[in-house]
Amino acid sequence: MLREINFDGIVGPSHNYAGLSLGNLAATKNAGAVSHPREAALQGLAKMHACLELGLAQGILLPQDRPATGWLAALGTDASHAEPGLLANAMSASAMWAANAATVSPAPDTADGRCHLTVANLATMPHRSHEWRATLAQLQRAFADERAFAVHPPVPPPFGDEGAANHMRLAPGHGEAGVEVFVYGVSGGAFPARQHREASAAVARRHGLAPERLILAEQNPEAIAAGAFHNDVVAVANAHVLFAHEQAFAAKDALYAALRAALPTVEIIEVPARVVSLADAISSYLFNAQLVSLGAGRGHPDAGMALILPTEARDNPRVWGWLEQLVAANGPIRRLVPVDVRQSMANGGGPACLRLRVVADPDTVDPRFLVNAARLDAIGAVIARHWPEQIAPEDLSRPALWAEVRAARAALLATLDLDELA
Ligand code: SUG
Repeated sequence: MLREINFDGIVGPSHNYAGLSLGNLAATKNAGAVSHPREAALQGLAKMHACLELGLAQGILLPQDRPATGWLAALGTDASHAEPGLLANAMSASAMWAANAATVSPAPDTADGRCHLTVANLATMPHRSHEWRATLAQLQRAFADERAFAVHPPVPPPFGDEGAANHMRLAPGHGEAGVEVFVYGVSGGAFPARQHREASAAVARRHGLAPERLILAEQNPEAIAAGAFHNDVVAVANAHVLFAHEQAFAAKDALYAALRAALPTVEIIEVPARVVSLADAISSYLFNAQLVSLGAGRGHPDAGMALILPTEARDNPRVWGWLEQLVAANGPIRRLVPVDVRQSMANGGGPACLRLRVVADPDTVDPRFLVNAARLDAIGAVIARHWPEQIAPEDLSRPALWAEVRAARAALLATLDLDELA
C-alpha cells in the first residue's frame, strides 16, 4: 500500500553555527555561537518518536562525511591547509535538512507509474553545493528497487534547485494522482533566489508530469526579502489542504484558481498578514510545520490532520492565538503538536526542513532506511556516546574534532549496517 513516509536527516556530529547562508536570518543571527550537536541530534530523534506515536511511517537519511575532503581536494586543498572560511563550508552538517535533499513525485503522478526523485544540486550556497553526491548515493540505496523508483542525478548548475522545500503536492489522498506545485524565485533582491524556474521545469519534465498535474508558481519577492529563503518557510501542503501565508506567492489568485481547477476539493487555509506578519511567520516558523494526515496508516483517512510545529510557534502569542482558533474551527487541521528542534532552528531549519516526504509502499524501500521506536533508541545510544557535546567556531580547525566527527559517523553506519556509505 502507498503511504507517506517521512525521511528525517539525522543531525550530523559536525553541526555548527558558521553563518553560511545569506538570506537565512536565523543562521546569520547565530553565526559564531557555540553549537550542541548531541542535543541537536537527540532533538531530531525525539521529533521522529513523536511522529511514530502519531501513527506515521518514519525513515532516516544519514549524516555525510565531514570534513568534505573530496570537495576540498577538488579545490586543490585539504582540511589542514584550507583557509577557515572554506573549511567551515566543508564542515557543515547542512545535509540534515532533508527537505532539500531531493524533489519527489510519487508514482500516481508520473508517466511511467514509478516514484521519481531528483537530487537537489543546492548550487546557490557553497556549503550545500557539495551535498548532492553523497545524497545521490544514499537515495540510490534506499530506493534501489527500479520497479518502484527512478532516482535522478541533479539538474546541472547554474540552475539552482533546492528540492522539496520548494515543491508542494496536493491530492485527494497520498496514494491518488495529484497536482504538483513548483515554487521558484526571481533574483534581484538583497537575498539570493535559491530555486530557479528552469530547474523546477527540468525536474517536472524528468519526472514525467503531465501538464494538468503541474503548476509553476513564483514565490513572492517580498517573502524572500523578509527571510523566506525557501517556500516551505511560508507555505505547506498535505493531501487536499494548502496552508499558506497571505504573502507567500507573487500571483496568489492565479495560483489558487489553478489549484481549484486541478483539484476541486482543495481547501486553502490562508493566514492573513494583518494577524501574522511575514516577520512573525519567519521568526516562529509556523509554516515550516509538518502537516500530516492522522490515521492514514491505520485505515482512517478522515481522522483529520495535525501540524507538527516548532515550539517557537507556541511562544509567539499572535501565531499561537491564530492556530488555536484554527483547530477550534472544525476544519481539516485538528491538532497542534509542538516539538523542540531549537538547535536546528538556530540555523533556520524547522520540523519540515528536517524531513523528506516520499509516498511509497514501505516494502519497496531498503529497510535499513526505515525506523521504529527500537531502532531510534539504538541510534540514540550511538549519538549519546559519540556525538560531540559542543562545537565552538575555533574547534572547526582542530584535527581532533575531525577525527571525533568521523568516528561518530562510522559508529552510526556500523550500527545501521550501512558501512557501504562510508
Ligand atoms: O540552507 N541552513 C540551511 C537551512 C535549510 C532549511 N531548509 C528548508 N527550509 N527546507 C540553509 O540555509 C545554515 C548553515 C550554516 O550557516 O552553517 C544552513 O545551511
